[in-house]
Amino acid sequence: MIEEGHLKWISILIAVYLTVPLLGYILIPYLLYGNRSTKKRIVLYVLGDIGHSPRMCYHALSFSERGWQVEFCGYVEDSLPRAIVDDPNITVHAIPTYRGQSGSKVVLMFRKVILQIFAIGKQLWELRGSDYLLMQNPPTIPILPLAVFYRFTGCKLIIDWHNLGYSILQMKFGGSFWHPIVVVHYIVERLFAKFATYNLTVTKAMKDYLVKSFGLNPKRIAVLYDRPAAQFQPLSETCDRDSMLKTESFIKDHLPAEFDIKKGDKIIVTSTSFTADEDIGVLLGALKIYENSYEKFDQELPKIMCFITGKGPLKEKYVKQVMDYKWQRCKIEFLWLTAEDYPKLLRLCDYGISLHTSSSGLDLPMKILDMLGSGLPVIASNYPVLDELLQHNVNGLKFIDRRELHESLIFALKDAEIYKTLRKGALIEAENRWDSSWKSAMMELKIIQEN
Ligand SMILES: *[C@@H]1O[C@H](CO)[C@@H](O)[C@H](O)[C@H]1NC(C)=O
Ligand SMILES: *[C@H]1O[C@H](CO)[C@@H](O)[C@H](O)[C@H]1NC(C)=O
Repeated sequence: MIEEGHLKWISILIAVYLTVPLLGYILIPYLLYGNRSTKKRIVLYVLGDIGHSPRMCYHALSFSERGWQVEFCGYVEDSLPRAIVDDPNITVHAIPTYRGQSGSKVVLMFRKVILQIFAIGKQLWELRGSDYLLMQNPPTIPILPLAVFYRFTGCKLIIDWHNLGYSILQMKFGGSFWHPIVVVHYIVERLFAKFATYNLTVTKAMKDYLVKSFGLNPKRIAVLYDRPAAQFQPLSETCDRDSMLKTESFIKDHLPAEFDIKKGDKIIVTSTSFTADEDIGVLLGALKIYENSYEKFDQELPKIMCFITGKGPLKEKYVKQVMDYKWQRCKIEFLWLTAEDYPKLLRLCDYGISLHTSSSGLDLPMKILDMLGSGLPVIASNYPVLDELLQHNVNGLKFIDRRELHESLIFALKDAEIYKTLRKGALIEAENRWDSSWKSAMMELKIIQEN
């Protein structure tokens, strides 16, 4: 006989008995792990266009190759690189974009940040249970604070320092540190950076800066230099460059009549996003002086074919400048190439030109790497940290203004011996690839083990 009272207890027990597995196998895993699999999982976050974040793409591919499950979050504006789309271990999560409406700059910025917080919060919730979150900084706000709070789920945070967010903003606001937005940004960056588990920096100079100014622990910071990606390769010795120039569709129609590399004519290239920190005007100015030198002093100067690739806000202005001038010895073409054609163009050129100047003075331009990776010596606008990558008279030349760029061009284009020396330096640098430096930085931080 079961009494009334007992029956109640028995049903409670049965109910508890049934709920335990429900809790243990469904609810708790749901809350803690979401839909993760048994593989190691890393979330990559970039508040920028994934297609224009090569370094983050290399991270994604490197983790994937080691069998990690990679969740790649960012904006998808331009097309994604094929390698990322085709990789079964990488899932891309697009952050929705918001088109700005009318309103003051600060209000728009504020709105954007609020909307980003919701979008990122939702994504992070869906990806809960990840082992690592690797974020690119900058942009810092709002992703850095969110990423720090995300550590409560047991996820380790790696910050990859490409630059300092506040110094970029400072430049945007006319150089003043005391603009309220710059100050807020500085405080957020400095405060939350301390909560990262590990840090990566793009240069030694940046590491030193973080240690000194942000008080970070040097043992948990590894320098991971950007490296040219695998698609940037020097032209092999056996290739016939001359005939390639005449057949490759993306280049053959641009070369001027009677342009002949066998007679010493040269092709130079620069890529740019036409922003304020890259003054294409310096290059155009130098080429104008070159025209002048040709006319007045030296009829033997080689013809120059100059490609300027990329697009951006100031492009129209420079296109007009080029059209308004009567060029005799130089031809300048603006191109927008696919991710496949750009490396092919690079390896057919003689020299790369870099006009990049750094807002923090602590980062190195990716385009120099891609040029060196393609075996091109680089003529670069100088700033202190550039020494970590480019050495004057070894794998490139440096200049500070249009006159010096003009002199470098004459020096580099006329003298075959100089080219030989610099080319050798560039080829040595080209050997040094992303995979090996990635591996050693990740092992230094003990994120991956040797295998
Ligand atoms: C994806 O991960 C598996 C291991 O889970 C690995 O064997 C494979 O090489 C990875 N794929 C790519 C394209 O790296
Ligand atoms: C990044 O690493 C530091 C190392 O201590 C760690 O405390 C901080 O906590 C993260 N920040 C850095 C870079 O040091």
